[in-house]
This record gives sequence, structure tokens and C-alpha cells, in this order.
Amino acid sequence: MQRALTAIQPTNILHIGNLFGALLPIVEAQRDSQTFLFVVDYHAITVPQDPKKLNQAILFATACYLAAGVDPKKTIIFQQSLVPGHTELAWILSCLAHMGELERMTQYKDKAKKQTEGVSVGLFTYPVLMAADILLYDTNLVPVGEDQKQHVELARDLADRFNKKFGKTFVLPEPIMRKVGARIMGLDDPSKKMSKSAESPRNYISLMDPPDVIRKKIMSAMTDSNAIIEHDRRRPGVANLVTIMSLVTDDSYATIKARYEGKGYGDFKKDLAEAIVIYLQPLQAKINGFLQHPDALKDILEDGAKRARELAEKKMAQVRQNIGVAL
Ligand code: AQP
Repeated sequence: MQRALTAIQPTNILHIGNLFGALLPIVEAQRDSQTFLFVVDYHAITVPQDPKKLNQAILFATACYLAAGVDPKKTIIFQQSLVPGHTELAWILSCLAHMGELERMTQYKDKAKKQTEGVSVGLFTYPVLMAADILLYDTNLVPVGEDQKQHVELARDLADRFNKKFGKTFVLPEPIMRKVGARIMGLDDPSKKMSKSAESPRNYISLMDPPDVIRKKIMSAMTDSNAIIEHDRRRPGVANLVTIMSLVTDDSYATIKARYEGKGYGDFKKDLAEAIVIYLQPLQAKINGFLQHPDALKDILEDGAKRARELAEKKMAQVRQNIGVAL
């Protein structure tokens, strides 16, 4: 059976990009793959975090996973920091990774620019920790949003380099991306992806935004002066809104274009906001339900970590043996 794995940082409340780019693909993968989904809390601290908020965000992310349909009987759900193999393997892989290839990572370049308190070494080596997350479990498939494709490719390169140097140890992983939804753009700036830690909350639709907030954000979303409602990549603002409409209604781009022929942005945005509200309502009710039982969420994370630790420890024993530190 193939193994599929993805992870989300508890940096804020998850947004619809995280849902469509990573969460729903892992729900689909549960049908025919052995699946892993975890909260990457050690990735989150590569940029400054408030400890209390981080703690809540870990439970919140777990509640979102469950509400989206991730089943802890089928998927190993856990918290990254509870499995020490991730950081141990990250150290070993960092001794194989080259400065130049990490300097080329576009996410590092984007995030480094935003840091006001200095850029941490952790932010620079973030992709190596992500490679460890993936390689530790012999992962074949990594459902991710487009922004993470470069990191999965690095994981593949590091696996290949390790295998050539120390003998076959790791499976070479492949990123998988949805045709629609792999890159939801920021509502306030459609030239950049939607991001949880964007400066303005107008950038994203969080999974917990109430109806009036969703309406305001969509009505003020950036478009252009051409009023035709269609999915045209040269018009990123409208194309992004049409993509979101397609994802929440399941209607094709052609159907959406035909429906709004002769109508303006006002009608389209009003309908889009209502469609998002309707789409998110049941999910929000489920998330709130899971959040009522934090101990049950912690149990799920602990149980998942136990299963993950067993697999990780086996792989680490092989890695230590192959690099020559096991006596
Ligand atoms: N805008 C997006 N569209 C589609 N997929 C997306 N993902 C993130 N943004 C979009 C996918 O969600 C998964 C989890 O992402 P992450 O939390 O590990 O970090 P990220 O990629 O850096 O996402 P954010 O939301 O922008 O978080 P912050 O602001 O904290 O950095 C990944 O599979 C990602 O591709």
C-alpha cells in the first residue's frame, strides 16, 4: 500500500487554502493509501510564536483535521514534537544538504523578508526538517499546495543523495497537487498565495470566519476594471475568486462564466460570499464540537504519536547503522 503524508503548521487558524490544498487531498488519500497527517509545531517556531496561542493552535488544527473528515482509525494523526526522530533525522540530513540549495528556496526568501526580529537559522533549515518529516515514514506521495512543491523536491534530492552515499535507505517521495485549489491566492493581493500569517486578515478566509466577516472580505477582494467573470490567469484576482466559487459549489469554470454573463462583480461577489458561508457552516459546527473536548484531541495526538514513534524509531535505527554511528 502506498503511503501518503501531509502536515500543517499551527501558525494561526487554518484557511481555505490549507483545506483545499492539503486537508481534503489527504481525506481522499485515506481511501487507498496508508495516511499520515501531523501538526508541525517545530516548523511553526521557525518564526516567532506566542506560546499560549501556539498551544491553542495545535488543538485547533487537530479539530480542523477531524472536522474535514480525517479519520484517526485510518490516518496516523500526531504532533511533530512528540516524535524525536523528526529532529534527529533533520540534523543528519542537514549535514548532506547544501547551503546553495536552501538559499534557492522561494518560501525562505519570502518569509525572511518579513522577519523584523532577525531571520532564524531554523527558518533557513525549515525544508530539511520537512524532508525528515517525509523520509522518516517511507512516504510515496505528499499531497501539498503548490508553494510546498519545491520543498518536496528537495526531500527527494536528499533521499537520493543519502541512498547513493549510504545505501538504499529512503523511498523517493513525489508531490501531488490538485488541479483546482493547489494555490489559492490572497484576497487582498492575488499575486501572492493566501497565507495564515499574512499581515492583514483581509488576505484570507479562515475556516472559522463568521458570515459577516466572510461577506466583508469577499466584497473587498481585489479584482480589476474588466467586469467579465471568468477564469483567466492573466486576471489573477477574478481567476482566484472563480476558483474559490468552483471549489465551494463544485461548478465548472464554464458554468460559472455562463451564469454571470452580463452581470457585474457585485452580484458575483455576493453569491460567492453566500456560497462560502454555506460551505463552511457544517465544518465550523464540527470544529466547535471537537474543540469542546480538548482531552479527546490530546488523546488522539498521543495515540498517533505512539504509532508514529514506532515506525520512526525503526527507520532511525537503520539510518544510524547506515551512516556508521551505531556500534
Ligand atoms: N494558499 C494556498 N493554497 C493552497 N494550498 C495552500 N497551502 C498553504 N497555503 C495554500 C498548503 O497547506 C499546507 C499547510 O501549509 P503550512 O501550514 O505548512 O504552511 P504554508 O504552506 O506556509 O501555509 P500558510 O497558510 O501560508 O502558513 P504560514 O502563513 O504560517 O506560512 C501545505 O500543503 C501548503 O502547501
